[in-house]
Amino acid sequence: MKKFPEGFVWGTATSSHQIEGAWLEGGKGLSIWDAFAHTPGKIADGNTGDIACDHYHRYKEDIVLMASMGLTAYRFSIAWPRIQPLGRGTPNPEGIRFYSDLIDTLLDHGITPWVTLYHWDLPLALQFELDGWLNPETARCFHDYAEICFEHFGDRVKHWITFNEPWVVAFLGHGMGIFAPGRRSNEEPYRVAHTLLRAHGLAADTYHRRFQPGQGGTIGMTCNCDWREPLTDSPEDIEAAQRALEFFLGWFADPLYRGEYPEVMRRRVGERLPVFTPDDVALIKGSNDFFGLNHYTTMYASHAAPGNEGDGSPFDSAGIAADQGVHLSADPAWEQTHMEWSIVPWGIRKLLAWIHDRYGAPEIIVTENGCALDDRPVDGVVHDPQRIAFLKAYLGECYEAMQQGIKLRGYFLWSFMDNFEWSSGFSRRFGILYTDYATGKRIPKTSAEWYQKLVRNNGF
Ligand code: PNW
Repeated sequence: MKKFPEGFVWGTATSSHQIEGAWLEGGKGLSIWDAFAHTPGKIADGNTGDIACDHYHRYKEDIVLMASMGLTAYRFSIAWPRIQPLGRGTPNPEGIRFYSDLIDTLLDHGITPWVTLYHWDLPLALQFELDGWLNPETARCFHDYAEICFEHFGDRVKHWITFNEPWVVAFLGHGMGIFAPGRRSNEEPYRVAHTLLRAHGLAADTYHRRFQPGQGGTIGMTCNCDWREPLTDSPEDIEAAQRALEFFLGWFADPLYRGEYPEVMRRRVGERLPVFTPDDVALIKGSNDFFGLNHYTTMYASHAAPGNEGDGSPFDSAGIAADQGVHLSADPAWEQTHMEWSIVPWGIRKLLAWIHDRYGAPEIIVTENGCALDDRPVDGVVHDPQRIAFLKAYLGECYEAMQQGIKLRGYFLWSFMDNFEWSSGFSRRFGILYTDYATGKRIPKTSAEWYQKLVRNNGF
């Protein structure tokens, strides 16, 4: 039996655009993901998040389900365009009421809310009027929105996450163009990342100075990172793997913990990499109360000679990725999930150790981990033994990391239920509840029972 320490946080995670639906209700404005999903060709199965899991109307029954599964923490995100339909100005009372009721219902059921302020659904008006995250002004707008949330919800919310996966916003949204707002550039991602970091710094500063003393919560950013393992023992490949991690995670975590971008990025990206002012550093460095980490997979890294830039997939070395000069590959022996992400449990242990060493042993929360499988109900039951095996293996490695002194404090499984998986639409299922999109019915998978037991026993 792997027994986790007393007080270890167990939860599941979701995000607003992926589950809420009700895209034109409750005074909500449009988001860049509404517009992106409605653009022909952007979503694999042609679906949109207009209705998604209809959680906006079903949140009460979803929370009852959550409580019946014995879950005690829940990570969700607030849709900025529900709070400020145009991204700026007076808050929309219906939006405030929706999240206030959601939070109250969670607390009534003994579930602690962990709130993400930005999980990619930027108010569309800010994209039109300001060019979104390309404009430093958007950091100000985010700060004001965050302040509204602290004011209205901070009496009950004690765990704040400013941004979910800035790497995805910058790299997939402005480099590869496969996520909203769908831009392709090898320069914009660096400007976008810079604005996101400043926005985080502004919001965290306001929280720390004006809200934390009275409300007593904590605030941090969630970064995603896959592990990069050197393909061979050659110094070139070892360096390539380290470089890949610095471009992936160091891009955001170095400014947060060390006050500057990694040296290797400054050298390779040159003029395209913005520079922090002393005022920026004062706001950003040391602003993370905890280290939020989303982790899904691992790849081998080898040195990519210029001219050998690969096929342009986001995980190879073309376009924006060429700056890293890293070639990525998978071991054909590795099993893969329905995302074609390799299942490599030891990757999470190595990544946790890397974070521990590089950033001075911060408290870490795994804010997402999980897998997509081609789940189907058979006679009304969804058997997903592969997900249980995945969770056992990844959590086993987390447990090992903790034995080595790594300060892992919590784990959120992605996801509570199958939902709108961005550019894959509804074709990829990450939930421990199966969502029948035709009827809206939720069916607990066998992994849900397994996770319930784990939470009850605080181990497995
Ligand atoms: C994360 N990648 O997204 C998000 O936080 C979730 O909203 C999402 O549903 C989940 O992981 C599963 O995809 C990612 O291509 C999307 O490396 C893409 C990548 C990583 C994370």
